[in-house]
Amino acid sequence: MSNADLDKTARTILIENDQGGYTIPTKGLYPYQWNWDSVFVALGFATFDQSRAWREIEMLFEGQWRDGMVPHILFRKDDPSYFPGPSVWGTDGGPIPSSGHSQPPVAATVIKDLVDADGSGKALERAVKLMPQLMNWHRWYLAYRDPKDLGVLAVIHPWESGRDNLPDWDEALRAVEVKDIGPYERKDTSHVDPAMRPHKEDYDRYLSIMAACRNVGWDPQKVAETCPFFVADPGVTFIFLRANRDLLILAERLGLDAEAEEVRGWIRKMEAGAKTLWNDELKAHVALNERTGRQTDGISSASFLAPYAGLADQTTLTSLQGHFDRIASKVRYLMPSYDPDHRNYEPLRYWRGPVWAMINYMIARGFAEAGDNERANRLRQDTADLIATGGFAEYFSPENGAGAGGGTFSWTAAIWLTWASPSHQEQAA
Ligand code: 9WN
Repeated sequence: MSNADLDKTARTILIENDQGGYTIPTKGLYPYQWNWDSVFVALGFATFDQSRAWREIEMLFEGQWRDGMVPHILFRKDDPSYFPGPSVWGTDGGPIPSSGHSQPPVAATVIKDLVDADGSGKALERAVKLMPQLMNWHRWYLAYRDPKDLGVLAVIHPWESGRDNLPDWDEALRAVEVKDIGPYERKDTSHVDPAMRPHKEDYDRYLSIMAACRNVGWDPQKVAETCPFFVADPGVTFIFLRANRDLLILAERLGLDAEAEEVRGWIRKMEAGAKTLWNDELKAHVALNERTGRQTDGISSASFLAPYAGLADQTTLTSLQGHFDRIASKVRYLMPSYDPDHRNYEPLRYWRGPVWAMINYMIARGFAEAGDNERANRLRQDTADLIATGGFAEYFSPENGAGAGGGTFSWTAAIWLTWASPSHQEQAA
């Protein structure tokens, strides 16, 4: 397929997955609105319909809870092809039926991107309206995912990280007692090959965490205190730190002085806190189980997001460049979601090895901003090659580029349009 044909296919995917203002990740496997999927999707729509891009994010924020949380899934209509649906979550925190936790907060960064890309001034008007909601979501994150004020954010469920079955969660997940779940029937494995999905032991515990939170009524304070899973995640932490930098720029541009001052404080705290995740043996940032105080022992694709978060001091950058080159010598396509030298690496099982286009996009952005255009370009080229070879798949094998998981995937299409497509680069040049 030519690049022009790929551009056309990518636009068609977004249009066909559009449910009237919000977009599903892919038909069948994921029939609802997902939080960070929608935000990346907005970048794709912005390449041909800016107003539609804003609508995507506005519809996501329509589901914001009274306490500030923006849920990871909005169940606008019941669809039996997905499990666990709204009745299993049993939440009551917001105006739209939803899951009970959040997902990586990329929204402030994308909103700033949409404002930057707009020449008409209309984008700023739409951003102004979202500012209080963004501020409340970020406040919620700090209050309930960093209750000890460490300057790092924890996730209360592997799904909150967006990187579901990452080896980093294994130990903390095994410690979750399986209870209050009853018999259940998974739907994901009827849509895609079970060898590419998490195991039943993982699902038992995903559901047990949900049950524990349901038992405390999804009260955010109680969840933070009692949830059997509470792991500080470099992915969410770095995405949040970056989002705060972009939120600060927006607040300054809009003359919101009090908000700007508040966000400056968050940035200072998180810059200091990120050191807690530094693993001195590996020379990279890793996850930290806040219930046990133990750090994990592997490098994930999120370790490479430190520069994206603005943490690009010489030690961090040099060390990440070394890991980047080592991993590049092991696999054909970057960046695997987990270190191929680690014992728990699996090239095709979900977040235990495969490559994801939107993670590559964020890593590349950070590297480019840190002055490393060579590695940033390598990531863009690999992403373009993966899509050209494997199609608009959910994710890809780092070893042979095969597309895996769901097909005609919205965020893969969006990342193609906004970044990986060579024709987009020609226009940008
Ligand atoms: C659970 C939709 C979502 C992504 C996540 C990805 C996967 C869901 C699942 O799909 O998670 O949230 O059922 O596996 O891990 O990042 O947002 O694309």
